[in-house]
Amino acid sequence: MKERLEKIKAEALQKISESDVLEKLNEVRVNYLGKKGELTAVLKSMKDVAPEDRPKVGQMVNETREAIESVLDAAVKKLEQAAMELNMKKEVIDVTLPAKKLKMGHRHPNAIVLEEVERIFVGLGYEVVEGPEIEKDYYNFEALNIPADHPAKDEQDTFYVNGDILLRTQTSPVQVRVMEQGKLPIKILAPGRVFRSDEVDATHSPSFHQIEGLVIDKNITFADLKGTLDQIAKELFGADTKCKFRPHHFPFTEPSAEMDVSCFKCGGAGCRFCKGSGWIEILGCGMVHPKVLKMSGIDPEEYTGFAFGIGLERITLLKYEIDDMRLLYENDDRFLKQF
Ligand code: 2NL
Repeated sequence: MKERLEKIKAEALQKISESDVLEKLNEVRVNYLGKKGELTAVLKSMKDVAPEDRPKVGQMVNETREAIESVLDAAVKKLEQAAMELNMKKEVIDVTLPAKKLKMGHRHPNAIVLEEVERIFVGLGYEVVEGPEIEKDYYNFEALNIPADHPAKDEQDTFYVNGDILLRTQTSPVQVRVMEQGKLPIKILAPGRVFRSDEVDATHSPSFHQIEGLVIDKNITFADLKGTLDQIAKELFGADTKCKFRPHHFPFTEPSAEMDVSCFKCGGAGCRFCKGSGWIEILGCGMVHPKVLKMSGIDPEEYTGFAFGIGLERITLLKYEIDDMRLLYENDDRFLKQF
C-alpha cells in the first residue's frame, strides 16, 4: 500500500512539474485528488485492508493528499503570478508618448452668415425668437391668409404629419405666435429650419433655413421697410450696394415686393455671377396684410407693419461663391475649414 501511495505521489508531482498552464494543473487535481481520482480509489479499497491497519493507511492517504495539494497549490500560484506579471507588462502605458491631437471643428458657413445677420438686426433693436419646427396648419397657412387651394399647401410641396399637423414651410408661424400674445410694438427676427417637399439639387433641399423679420407699430410704412432692408444689404454686401424693389405677390403681405441687390462682384455692370443682369435677388417682403393682423388680434386701423423673408442658404452661397447647395449639408471637414 505504501509503495502504491508513493508511486501515486511521485506521478502526481511529476505531472505537476510538467504543467505549464493552469488547465493542466486542474487536470492533475481532478485525476489525483478528485472524486474519481487515484487517491479516492485507494480509500475505496480500504475494505481489503486489515481493520487494525486501516488508521495507519488512512493517515498515509491523507499525508499523500496533503503533499500533492500543497505542491499543486504552489504551482497554481506561480502560474497565476506569472500570468499577472505578463499582463502588467503588456498594459504598461508610455506616458511620454505625444498625445493624440483633438481635431478642432469649424463654424458652418450658414452659422457664420446667420450670426452676422442676427448681429445686424440686434443692432437695430430686434429680438431673435424661435419656435417649433412641427406646426399646426393654422399657424403655417391659415393665419397667414394662405387659402386652402394655394399651391404651397399641396402635398407635393409640404410634409404633412396628419391633416392638421405639418413641418413648417416658413418661420412665419413663429411670428404669428408672437402677434397672438398681444404685446406691441413687435420687432423680431425669426430664423430657423424650414421644410419643403423638394428634390435635392444644386439649389434645392427638402430642409433649409429661413430668416424672417417682422415689425409692427403705429405709423410703420413702406419707407421703414425700404430703409431697413437697404441698411442691412449695405452691411451684408458692402456700403456701395444698391437695392431695387420689384412688385410681387405674397398672400400675407400687401403690397409685396422682391428685393434685388446690385451685383457685389461686378458692381452692376453684368457678369457671370449675376447672369448679366447686374442684380441679384435676395429676399421677399411687404406690408403685413390687414387680414393677417386682424386674425392675430391686432387692429389694422391702429397698427401697421412690414415683414420680410430671406433664404439663409441663398445668402451663404452668394457670399462665399459656393455653386452647389449640397456642399452645405455634407459636413465635409475639408469644405468647412475654408470659411
Ligand atoms: C418669401 C419671402 C416673406 C414674409 C415672408 C411674413 C410674416 C408674417 C406676416 C407677414 Cl407673420 N409676412 N413674412 C413676408 C414677405 C415675404 O418671405 O420669399 N416667402 C415665400
